[in-house]
Parts: sequence; C-alpha cells; structure tokens
Amino acid sequence: MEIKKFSFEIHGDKQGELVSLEEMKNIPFPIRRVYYIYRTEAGVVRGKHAHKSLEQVLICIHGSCRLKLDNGRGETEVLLLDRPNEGIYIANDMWREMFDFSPDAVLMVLASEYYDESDYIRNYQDFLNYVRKE
Ligand code: T46
Repeated sequence: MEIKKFSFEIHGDKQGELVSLEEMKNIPFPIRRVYYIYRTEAGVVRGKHAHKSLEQVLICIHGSCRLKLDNGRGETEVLLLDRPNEGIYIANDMWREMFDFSPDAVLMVLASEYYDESDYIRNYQDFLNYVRKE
C-alpha cells in the first residue's frame, strides 16, 4: 500500500523551530478546515471510519500516536506519528484508526472540506462495499 508521507521543511534558527504549511504548496489541497485532537485517554481508539471525498493531512505536532490505515483491499499499515514536521496524507477511501496516544499528544489535521457528517462511512462493512463498487 502506497502511503504519502510529507517531511516538512524546518525553518530553525537560534530561537527554535518553525514549520509552515501552505495550501497547494506543501499541502496538496485547498485547506478548508483545521482541527486538533488532544487529551485523548489511554486505551482509546479514535477514527474507525472512512470518508467518501475528504482529503486530509495528519501531523502529530506534540507527543505521539499511532495511525492504522486500511485500504479495504486487504492491505493495512500502522504508522507512528511522533514528529511535528512529518505529515501523513490520507485520501478519501481509506479506513483510519488512531490509538496509543501519549498523554501530551496533539494531533493536528488539515482537511480539504468543511465538516460534513454525510461524508463519513462509519460502518466497516459499508466501507468494504463502497471500495468494491469503486
Ligand atoms: C478523521 C480523523 C483523523 C465537529 O463538530 N467538527 C469537526 O470538524 C470534526 C472533525 C468533528 N466534529 C465533532 C463530531 C463529533 O461529535 O466532534 C466530535 C468528534 O468527532 P469524531 O468522533 O469524528 O472524531 P475522530 O477523532 O474519531 O475522527 C476525526 C475526524 O472526524 C475524521 O474526519 O479523519 O479525526
């Protein structure tokens, strides 16, 4: 399974580090929404859904968490997100689960669309059927 990983340039100097994210430059879509997930309790698994059209880039800007991706075609991969200058691109038709959050984890997500519950596929069997029809 091919996963797009971005390594963002760090503009470091004597003051510390800075990473800049710009739509259609180092982020491959217009950014309509930014949200972040933090203070996730130990043992919690978030996500457990896919999207019909949303594209996103996930960046764990503090702490760490793991991301499991499943393309519905028998391929899965688990990634460790623990660097504020690394992003994982997730296209629409990908089942995702986020887990193993460190207590200080802040997972920031850049999204190509506004929040729309009708874009979610929250049932795994529905996701498999959706992928097969594509
Ligand atoms: C995704 C993964 C990586 C909003 O009101 N606006 C928003 O923009 C979002 C993302 C969520 N919400 C509400 C909907 C729920 O009542 O916040 C609550 C928690 O959302 P959800 O359970 O969908 O959160 P996660 O962490 O399971 O999934 C989120 C995104 O929803 C999803 O698109 O790909 O992060």
